[in-house]
Amino acid sequence: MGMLCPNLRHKTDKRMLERTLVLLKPCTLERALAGEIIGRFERKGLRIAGMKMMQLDDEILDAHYAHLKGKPFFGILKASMMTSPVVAMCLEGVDAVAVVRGITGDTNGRKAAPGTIRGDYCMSNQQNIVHASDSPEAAEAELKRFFCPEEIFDLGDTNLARLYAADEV
Ligand code: IDP
Ligand code: MG
Repeated sequence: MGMLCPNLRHKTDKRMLERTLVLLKPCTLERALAGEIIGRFERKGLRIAGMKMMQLDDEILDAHYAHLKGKPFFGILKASMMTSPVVAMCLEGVDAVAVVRGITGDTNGRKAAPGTIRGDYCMSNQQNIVHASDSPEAAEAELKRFFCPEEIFDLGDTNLARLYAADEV
């Protein structure tokens, strides 16, 4: 079948699958936690519709963190996002944006609830393991920023009946 645009609903429209962007930050790769974090999303039942490694640069980070321009930590935040490559992921599921934000936890790892990724894996307000889109609108824009259309795959129906009830998708 043809490619889906990031975050557009599946063609039948019965399936309300949503897509969201996750970045495994450089700190996560440097601490060799990538597999563990990817596994958490997989075990939850989120489908991986796209995944790749990328070296981020000033240009993409200026766009990605435009809402933080002018903050005192903006420079060190950008620098910390360029120390190693990141893993960019497109995760898919019903209400995927909110579900992934919930799994991710509060920005500050010291305040994030135990059981969340940030609550379980970090002590920092900045070196906080993952980025996750904060709204469907942000997810659509961020997926376009980090992925070409052909890098996001139509996963079809194969496992949906194991992940959801018939009236959920
Ligand atoms: P979020 O990642 O939980 O959505 P945002 O407010 O969008 O949080 O901030 C983006 C990223 O900027 C955070 O994940 C964190 O790495 C960094 N950041 C946010 N606030 C602070 C701060 O007060 N000090 C240092 N870094 C921060
Ligand atoms: Mg954010």
